Amino acid sequence: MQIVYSNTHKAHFGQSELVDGAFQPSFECPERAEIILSTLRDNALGKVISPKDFGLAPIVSVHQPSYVDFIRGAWNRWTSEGNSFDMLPLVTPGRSRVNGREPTALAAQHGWFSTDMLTPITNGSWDAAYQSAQVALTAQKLVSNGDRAAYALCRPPGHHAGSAYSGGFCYLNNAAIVAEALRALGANRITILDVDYHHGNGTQDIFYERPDVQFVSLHADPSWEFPFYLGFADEKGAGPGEGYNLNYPLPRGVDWTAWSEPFEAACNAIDGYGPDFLVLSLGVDTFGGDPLSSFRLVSDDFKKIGERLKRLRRPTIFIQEGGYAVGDIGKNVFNVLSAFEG
Ligand code: SP5
Ligand code: ZN
Repeated sequence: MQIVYSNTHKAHFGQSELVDGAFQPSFECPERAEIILSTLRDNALGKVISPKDFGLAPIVSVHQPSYVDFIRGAWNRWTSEGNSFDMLPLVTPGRSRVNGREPTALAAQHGWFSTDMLTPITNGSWDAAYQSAQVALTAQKLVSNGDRAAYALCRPPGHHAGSAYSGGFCYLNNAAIVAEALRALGANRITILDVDYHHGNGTQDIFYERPDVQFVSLHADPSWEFPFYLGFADEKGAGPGEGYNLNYPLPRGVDWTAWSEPFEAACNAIDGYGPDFLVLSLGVDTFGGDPLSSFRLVSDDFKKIGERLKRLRRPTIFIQEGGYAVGDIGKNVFNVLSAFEG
């Protein structure tokens, strides 16, 4: 399968992620994408192509335009105020009786449009997030034009970003943007299957009231793991979307035996829905060696994921999400994709 990649991601590298009370360079680092790229190249998974430019329209069909304007313009506004460090939110709106209103001051906007201190805005953040979305859209176009599958080497990732918020290293929701683009081209039903270790809260939020995009996620239980507030089993969708949101929160220490059982249930639910396309939010932070994970998948288990996905027999767009064990991330991604092809 073809691999879509842009080197624009390299200029995005947060130096100010708040970890256990101290600032450190982000786990979500450029090496992640470079190691995936070189591993896929070395193993000849397929041709590596650059993204086309589909512009802002598919982005603002998912994201609130004022949020997009904020992310796009924040670094210039920040530096023109004399700053040079990474930009992080300093205040949040909180939960007042009256919900407040969208602010105009830079510092107030960042707290309004962000959910955490893991997701700094740096000089290259907008360009990287924009190109990451274009990478996803280019992979979508390959599959819309008849390829059975394509791999979008997205960085930064997307599944924690909602319509009007960043969070969890994510700015633009690449999987949601692809699903919406597929709908615009006439597909009736899309499934987004999210196998990242963390719940895809942004994706769930975007499609929660919609029956045309089924969201299925396996992840660490949000009662003790990031993103904490969303991803519980009783969140099943609302209104016309009721029944189209499926969460499988899992306990600490899950290995293949414990992971594959809900994964099989998830695959059966996807068969029942019968989507025209499958969008895979592919995080490999379920790996035992991952610094942000408590799960214990081993590299060979990622082959089993790919084999099972293949049996769903749907045109599939793979979107890179998390995975922070930089030494193994390339092999783990390759194992999913090559088993899917095999
Ligand atoms: C896309 C994605 O996978 N985003 C995940 C963001 C999760 N960040 C969790 C941060 C928790 C930090 N705890 C660090 C402990 C290191 N010993
Ligand atoms: Zn993750």
